[in-house]
Amino acid sequence: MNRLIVVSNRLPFALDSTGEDLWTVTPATGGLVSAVEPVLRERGGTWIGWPGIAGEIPREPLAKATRNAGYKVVPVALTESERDEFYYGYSNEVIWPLFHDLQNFCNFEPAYWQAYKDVNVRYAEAIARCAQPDDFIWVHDYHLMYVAQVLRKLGSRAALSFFLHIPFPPYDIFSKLPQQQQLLRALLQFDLLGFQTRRDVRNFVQCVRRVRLNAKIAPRRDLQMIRFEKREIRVGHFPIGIDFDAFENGARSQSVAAKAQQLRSTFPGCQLILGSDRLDYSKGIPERLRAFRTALEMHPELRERVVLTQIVVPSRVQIPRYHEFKDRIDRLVGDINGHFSTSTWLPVQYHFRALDRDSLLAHYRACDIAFITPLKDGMNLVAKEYCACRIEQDGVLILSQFAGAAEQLKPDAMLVNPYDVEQMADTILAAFRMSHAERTARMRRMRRVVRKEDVFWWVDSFLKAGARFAKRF
Ligand code: GDG
Repeated sequence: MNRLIVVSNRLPFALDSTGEDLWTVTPATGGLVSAVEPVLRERGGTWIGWPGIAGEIPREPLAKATRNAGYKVVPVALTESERDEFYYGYSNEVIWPLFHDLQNFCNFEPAYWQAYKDVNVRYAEAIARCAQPDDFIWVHDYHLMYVAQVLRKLGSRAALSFFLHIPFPPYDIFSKLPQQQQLLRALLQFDLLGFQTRRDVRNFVQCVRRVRLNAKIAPRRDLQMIRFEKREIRVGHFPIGIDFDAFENGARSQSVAAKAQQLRSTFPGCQLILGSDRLDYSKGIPERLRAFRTALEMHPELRERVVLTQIVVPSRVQIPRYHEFKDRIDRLVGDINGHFSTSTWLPVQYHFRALDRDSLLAHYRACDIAFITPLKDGMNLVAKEYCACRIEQDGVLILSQFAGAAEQLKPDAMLVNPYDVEQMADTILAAFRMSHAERTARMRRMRRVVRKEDVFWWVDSFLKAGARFAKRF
């Protein structure tokens, strides 16, 4: 197997300053890292990315903290203004909301585009410095869609692959993007483009068709082929998975079992419902809280019989919109608890912080129902992690029909429209009432899918698809 070079905006390690010449290095959280880290740890290679601080990167602390990572870590530095315009700006105020169909949240500030291109040049140069001819170069996610364009300009003929972790929007939404032509052209400089779901592939191909790039599309059963500027680009869907065994074994451990038991005994006679998300408006947290409130209003049998545990992991808190969004969640939680709580029952348990791994797994194990309702999501790993940790083979998954995971889990998850608060409220009741036999039958089937199509299966199928074209070089 060729050497693997993973390139993503963030490294799996976050560097932080705690005073003059004092640094901490902590593992970064988030879906991309959860999925890709175990793979590099297992097979080795190189990870190129930004450690999360603006300005010069102190080499020593990062090198020391990553010495035993199992792979080489190559940091890319960003200045403060690059962080603001490339990361907070183009990536998170333009592409992120637009690709989640939330165009009203976009800030199409023209200056952001130049910063996006400039920083993509920085990453491309880092790749060019590290890569050898036979390496498998795998670029990840929406921050780095312009990298292949730069590498081709630098004369690279290397095989370049790209995976998009977030959804790709339909043409009607994509066409709002001022740089639609440039971005699609840049993406078509890769040799392999991977998306999470069939829906994303369909949307991408539709955009290539409608934006009129003079590209020819040859539909195929597995990988679609696009001819563009005398090159052939393969496009396919590769639903990302999780390290199933690691979650299952973790959930079985004594420390997790004890924590789960403790959680359960804190709420006797109640079914526990779990929500767990990064702080992000795409995750549908306010809609979920409103649905929970509606469920308590419409279905009194749920009162004092259910508890919603909502974990919100702080993320992008420097962006004002995220700040306002947190205030909104705080108010909704306060409102529900103020309205319904009794002397012995608090309906919403709310944690605004990242939990350590054991506590997260204990929540997966202890909660009877997972309530995962993003407005749109590339995949949503929390849904899969929940299934992997249900070692007693029970538990109900209520899942947004707009999460990528719904494509794989739809026969057995209870699918909901996250914009339909009343339907979600009714679904909470149906989940609450679901018999043990039905819960078990559904969870068994979901666990089978999540186990079979795990993160190593995902990487293998992507690398296999890549190997087919890499041979030509
Ligand atoms: C992007 C796409 C796609 C959550 N709470 C805690 C914690 N987490 C971990 C979970 C999970 C990860 O964060 C979140 O992953 P998601 O997939 O749900 O969401 P994004 O971060 O938005 O990821 C997404 C993913 O990329 C992969 O392609 O599925 O659609 O948006 O792994 O376990 N981790 C810790 N404490 C917590 O409290 N330690």
